[in-house]
Amino acid sequence: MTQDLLDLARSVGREASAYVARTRPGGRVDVAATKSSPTDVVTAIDKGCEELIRQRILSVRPDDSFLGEEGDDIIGTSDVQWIVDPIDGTVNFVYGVPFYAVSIAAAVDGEVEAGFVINIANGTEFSATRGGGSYRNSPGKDAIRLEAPTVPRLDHALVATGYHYVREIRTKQAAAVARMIPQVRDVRRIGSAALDLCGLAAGSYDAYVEQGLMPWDLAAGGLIAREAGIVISGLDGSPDERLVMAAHPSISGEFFDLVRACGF
Ligand code: LIP
Repeated sequence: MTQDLLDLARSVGREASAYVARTRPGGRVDVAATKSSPTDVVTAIDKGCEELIRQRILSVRPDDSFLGEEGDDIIGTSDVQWIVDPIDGTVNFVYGVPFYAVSIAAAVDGEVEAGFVINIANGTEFSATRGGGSYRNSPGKDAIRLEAPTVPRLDHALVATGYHYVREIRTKQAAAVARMIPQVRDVRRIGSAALDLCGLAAGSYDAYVEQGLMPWDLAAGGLIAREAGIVISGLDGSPDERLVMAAHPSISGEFFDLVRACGF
């Protein structure tokens, strides 16, 4: 069943990615509305992409639940819930920064069992099943199994992070990052949590910290990172909107202490 869920996520994710790539105009994308703040934008393409994903998945599995960033939640009767971000990295999408992704996860009885993330800008895919490992598929290359590399020293760690759309929260987060940056190699702010977590799995970063993630930002990328050997935690041990912190086990204890010490 888990493989069937991943196969469906991959098939629909690829179609959704092709829809977004085909529909995106040149230059900047028009903003249809804003949400939590004037800079938390949504486009008509976000909405169209989520509707496509919802229709395709529920046409195959009509009894499942569906939780999407842009639309009305659907409470089904099966034990499967689909957790979907149609375009994670929306601001990047609007501006044309090539880091924005379709993120689709399937949870069974509340546990994420399958996850699929595709970078719409370059077609690179990441996928995982719980207990089945994580994989990256780059266009024209063979799939490779992902195993996050060990990190020799915390002060040599490359840390990915992100900031909240609400200015006051973002200001506090920036202050915490300013306290962290002298104690690590450097920081990267790519603008897509799903791709940040996939990057952690692929060894593009050594650690990750962010506050304000929603379930659809975290579900698929979190499974992909975990299945590559990454430890993910939060304020009380489990990642949620309050805090997500993740790192390779070789530095996770030190890094989590640093996150707390820097005031996240
Ligand atoms: C984005 C996240 C990113 C975060 C942004 C935003 P969206 O999700 O993926 O990590 O820093 O503020 O929340 O809004 O593009 O789906």
